[in-house]
Amino acid sequence: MALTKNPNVLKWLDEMVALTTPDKIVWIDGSEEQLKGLRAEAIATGEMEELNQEKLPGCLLHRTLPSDVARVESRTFICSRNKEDAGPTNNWEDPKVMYEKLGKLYNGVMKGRTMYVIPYSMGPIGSPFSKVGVELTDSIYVVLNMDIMTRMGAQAFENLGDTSNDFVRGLHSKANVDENERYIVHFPEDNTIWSINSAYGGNVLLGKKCFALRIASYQGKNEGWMAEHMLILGIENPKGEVKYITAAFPSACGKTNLAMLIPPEIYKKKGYKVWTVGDDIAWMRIGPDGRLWAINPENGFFGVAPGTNEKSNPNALASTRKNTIFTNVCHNLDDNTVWWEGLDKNPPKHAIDWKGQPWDGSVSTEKGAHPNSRFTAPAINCPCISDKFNDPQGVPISAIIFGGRRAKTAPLVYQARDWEHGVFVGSIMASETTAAASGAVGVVRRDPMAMLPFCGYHMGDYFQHWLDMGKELGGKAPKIFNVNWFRTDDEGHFIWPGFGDNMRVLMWVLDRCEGKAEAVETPIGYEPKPEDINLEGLDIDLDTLKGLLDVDKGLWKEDASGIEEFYQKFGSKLPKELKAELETLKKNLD
Ligand code: OXD
Ligand code: MN
Repeated sequence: MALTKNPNVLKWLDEMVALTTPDKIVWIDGSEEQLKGLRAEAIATGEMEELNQEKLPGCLLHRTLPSDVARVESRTFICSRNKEDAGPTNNWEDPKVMYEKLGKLYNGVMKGRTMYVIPYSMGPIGSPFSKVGVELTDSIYVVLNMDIMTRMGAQAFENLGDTSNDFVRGLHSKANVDENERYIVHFPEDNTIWSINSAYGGNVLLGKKCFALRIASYQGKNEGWMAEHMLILGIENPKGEVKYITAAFPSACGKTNLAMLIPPEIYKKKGYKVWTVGDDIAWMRIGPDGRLWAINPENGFFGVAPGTNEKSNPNALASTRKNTIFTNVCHNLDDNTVWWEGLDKNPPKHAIDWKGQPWDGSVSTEKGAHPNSRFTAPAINCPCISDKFNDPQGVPISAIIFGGRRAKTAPLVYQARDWEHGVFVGSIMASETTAAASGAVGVVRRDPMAMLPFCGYHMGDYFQHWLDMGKELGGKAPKIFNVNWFRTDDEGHFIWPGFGDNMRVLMWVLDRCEGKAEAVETPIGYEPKPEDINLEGLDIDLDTLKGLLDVDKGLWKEDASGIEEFYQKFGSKLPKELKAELETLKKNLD
């Protein structure tokens, strides 16, 4: 039975049913009874495996095809009516041409299959930030993951109401999982996402990157808010006051670890605490008080498993101990649990690897878990989840942090002089490739605000939107900072310990926001006085810290030419403010 009377939903559903011709339609109401049935069905068909219910209650294991284990940027499209609106950093096709091309692939694709109709809310039910989506899919794996990652079920339709047309239309079919016909396509002007021939999370959980970043960034530009690839965390001081920070990093820079940071002893014993609001996405609006407020639109964590352990991120690990779906990890057959590289030093001998092959960790030279294997874990499992996680008003943001992985150029931390300079700092975000990836080491990849793969429109317009938001926020705008945990010594070793000790840097950031710490002016912005970063209990002396804060003018001059070249991509859409900031940087370096 239909869960809504909304004619806009019903009309669209009719069209999609006519196109894909499923044998059966199941409306997902989100009830435990229904989900239980779906889990049992997925286990019976072998789509998912039930793990040890004593050690990992409610946990399931799933494997995708070896050719379908990651997001595919080359097959991700932004189909705006005008090519110019997608910009130089997105793949584009004319929407008419794309609908026709994909229409052929979707034609009859669900014959013999069931279509699940998933209503969901991104953001807490009833929050002014929240938005409704409906995903149609032929995959139970998608339904069960959407249940963890979003507020899924009948409530979302109640939020939408009986007449609104403001919902995101998502159509997914795994089809034959043919990588040559795989498409992840966004039609921002139609509030529509079409995904076909993949079953991997990032391509098929349409609430996440597709809606909450690509479509939402476009909506945010038009409606005056921001959808960002940012974690949100709160730091509570001994008086019980909590200040909130958002932070954007390209992948493989430890975003989930920072979001769930464990304070060092010196702060813990004084009574400081860290609370996680989100680990991947922030939706931000100007509140009635004129400040910037943020929610995490998601309801769970879709985290990378390898490297997650009791030391690197005990909170993330604890989050995965119940009601979690594991994808492409190693299956330990001895006790029917899971394992991945970097979990501990005891790889199972009697196991099945991520490709579904027998695997013996004591002899195998192959990996047991795929490097991009994932856990989908409910946010409420996280021991440090913020009590504001479900707050419809979100949390007020004091500071925005950008960061990347730079061996020598960027210092441990610096503060932008003002909002416009901060937008410049975000726009020049970059990471250097490491030996872990194929290709040359040390090549600089620009990834403005960590949004390059996720911005649903022209990045020049996106920079302009940031500048416009700053004008509206005026004196109430959060302060903007840049951090780099990855400076290395001459032997290539990291100098800064990272992980929990990053809190020492966050404390300076908050002190600056409250006008409690001083700063020194450098050619690139404000830096801490070395003695203002608390090093108590650390094996780092003041001279080493001075080294971490050093600004090498030669390297920065090289970087400035790199920025100039990168900026050329955006042509006349590059805001003049950013061009002026680049000129200021060059002048400061002379
Ligand atoms: C993610 C990503 O999965 O950024 O969060 O790729
Ligand atoms: Mn991400």
